[in-house]
Amino acid sequence: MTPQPQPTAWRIGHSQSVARGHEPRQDRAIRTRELVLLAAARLFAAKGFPNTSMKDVADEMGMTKGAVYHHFPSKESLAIAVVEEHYARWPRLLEEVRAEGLPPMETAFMLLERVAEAFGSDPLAQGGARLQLERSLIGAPLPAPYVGWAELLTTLFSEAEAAGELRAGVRPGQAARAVVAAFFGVQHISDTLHHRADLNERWEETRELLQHAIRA
Ligand code: LUB
Repeated sequence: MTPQPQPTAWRIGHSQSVARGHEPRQDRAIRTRELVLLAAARLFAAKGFPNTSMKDVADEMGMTKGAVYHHFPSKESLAIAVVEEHYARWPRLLEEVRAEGLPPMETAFMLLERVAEAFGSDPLAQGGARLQLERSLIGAPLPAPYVGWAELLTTLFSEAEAAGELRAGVRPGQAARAVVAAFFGVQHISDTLHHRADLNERWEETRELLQHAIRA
């Protein structure tokens, strides 16, 4: 299969550009678009991309199919938007956690604790994750998975290294890639076996082990 072009992994706050309009009519359109995204994310998470139709999304919202097509020209464009919105949340969440003024290592793992909570409850995260698993079934280039997180955590672990918090010999990128792989695996196993009901506990025990491995 020819490799799909990998668009930018994350588009930070792209929905904010949509939210820039000040007309009530535009506000209503923005709100409806966000509700369509949420309904689609729920259905993608529950049934998967192949088994979800634009009519299912319309029915989920009590709207006509035409109203959904007004915002998204295809199911593929809807899937891309769900994954983009899924990724757009994390840099915003990082800024919230950074505001708590914790040291870099604690910031990284506090962020991932909040991300684990989001994967347990947020349809956008759950729908985005399932779409990434089904990316070969979606005839459109989704944002690249995992790389955004690896970049973000490399930045945080570089700050941790500068603060003397990273174990000697551990490279920031190495630590970031290991943590991304561990988090992905933990949330995937928890989802497969328990619909993520035990994700917070499973991530907590994994985090404990990871911090022993990478912390100075
Ligand atoms: C993260 C998932 C689930 C990576 O970045 C991603 O695409 C991810 C879904 O695709 O875990 C680890 C934070």
